[in-house]
Amino acid sequence: MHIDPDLAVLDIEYVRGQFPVLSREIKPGVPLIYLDSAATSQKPRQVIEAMSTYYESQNANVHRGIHRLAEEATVSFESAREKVAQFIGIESARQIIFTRNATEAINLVAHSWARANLKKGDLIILTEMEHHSNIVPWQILAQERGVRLAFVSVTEDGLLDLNSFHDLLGEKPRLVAFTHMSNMLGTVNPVKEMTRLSHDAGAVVLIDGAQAVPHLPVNVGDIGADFYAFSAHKMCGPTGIGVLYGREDLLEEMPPFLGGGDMIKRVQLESFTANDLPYKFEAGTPPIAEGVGLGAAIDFLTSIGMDAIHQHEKLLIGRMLDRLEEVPGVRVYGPSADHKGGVASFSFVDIHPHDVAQILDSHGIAVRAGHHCAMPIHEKFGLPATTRASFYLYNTVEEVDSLIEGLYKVKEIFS
Ligand code: 7TS
Repeated sequence: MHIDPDLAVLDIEYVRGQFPVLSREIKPGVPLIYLDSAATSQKPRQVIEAMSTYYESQNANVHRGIHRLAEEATVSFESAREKVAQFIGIESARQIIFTRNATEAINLVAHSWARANLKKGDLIILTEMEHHSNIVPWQILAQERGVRLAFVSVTEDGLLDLNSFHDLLGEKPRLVAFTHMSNMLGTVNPVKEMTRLSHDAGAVVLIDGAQAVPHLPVNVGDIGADFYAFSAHKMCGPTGIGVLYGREDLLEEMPPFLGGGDMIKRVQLESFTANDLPYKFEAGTPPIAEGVGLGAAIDFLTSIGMDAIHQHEKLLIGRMLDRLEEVPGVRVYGPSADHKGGVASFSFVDIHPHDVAQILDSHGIAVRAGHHCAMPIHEKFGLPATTRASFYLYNTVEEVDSLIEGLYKVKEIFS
């Protein structure tokens, strides 16, 4: 099957041509079909080249040297911060803090904001569809401080149960933290409405945007969240750098996260004065080349267009869900394509998800099997594990069809 050119929303040949790894064969004559972008995305040559150019011609530490290279490295790194702010609809780059990844961004809030602001008995609302990164930091806090955790339930269709959300808001939570898009169900949550309702209930809002920023046009300013976290490596950028957006007044009031160089203005033997935002939260040498790579990733995604990327993935997930229906014995989790990003988790009644992934791998098809760091939602559906295919801008309708053919081969082997 070929993409109907009337439906195609991006120039897939051009896009694929930018990703060197996509020309790889897994074994002779078996091309790579990469359907694991929810774990990490592939990297376009623009990102790889920006990072090697940085190392070849500009490498220096930032914010401290007055020599030419140090100045250039600082400008390159700080311009990435400006690009991030612009990409997510935030005016001031002072509100963009670089972390190691989304996980560290959430931990920063749990460590600095929550420890300074929450006390025993205070309520934090999470949801049952969270990644472990947005559960465990709060569990640690609950163990340490005696704050209470409550979870918005998920319906059989994989949507948040908004009645349960309303009920919990009635208990006056101090913090509401939820994912923008689930990495297991693919559900895209109504984050703007949820933020408004949480604010009306007097809560601070943290959104885990790890699966959303790479795939949807996201305007954090418009959503109105107080904190928003994501990782570069899922959006065509490198590993080792993530982002925390924070509301300026909250960030100003929060104590530092880690201590060391760069996060201070002045240090005496007995005390220190914290640096201005955003450096107050960035102790030690930051991920400089990674920042440059993230800036290049944003330029690349912007040149393709986030709307086009989103539409393309809608096309792929629509095709995938339609075709999965044909395969006997398969159950798919999560909502219909209308409420879903490019993620499909599924299981066969009688075949282990790891076996499915292994057979697909022998046909060059890379999918993930397991609990995808979202054990509670698997447990909710009575599952130890699922097989998950996840899409990005470089995937094609033909690849979706190859996956379906692969599933028929799996069935053959196990019948
Ligand atoms: N939040 C969500 C919704 C995620 O999907 C992930 C990573 C994270 C947070 C954590 O991101 P990190 O960059 O800090 O690790 N999700 C996955 C996944 O689905 N498979 O591998 C990683």
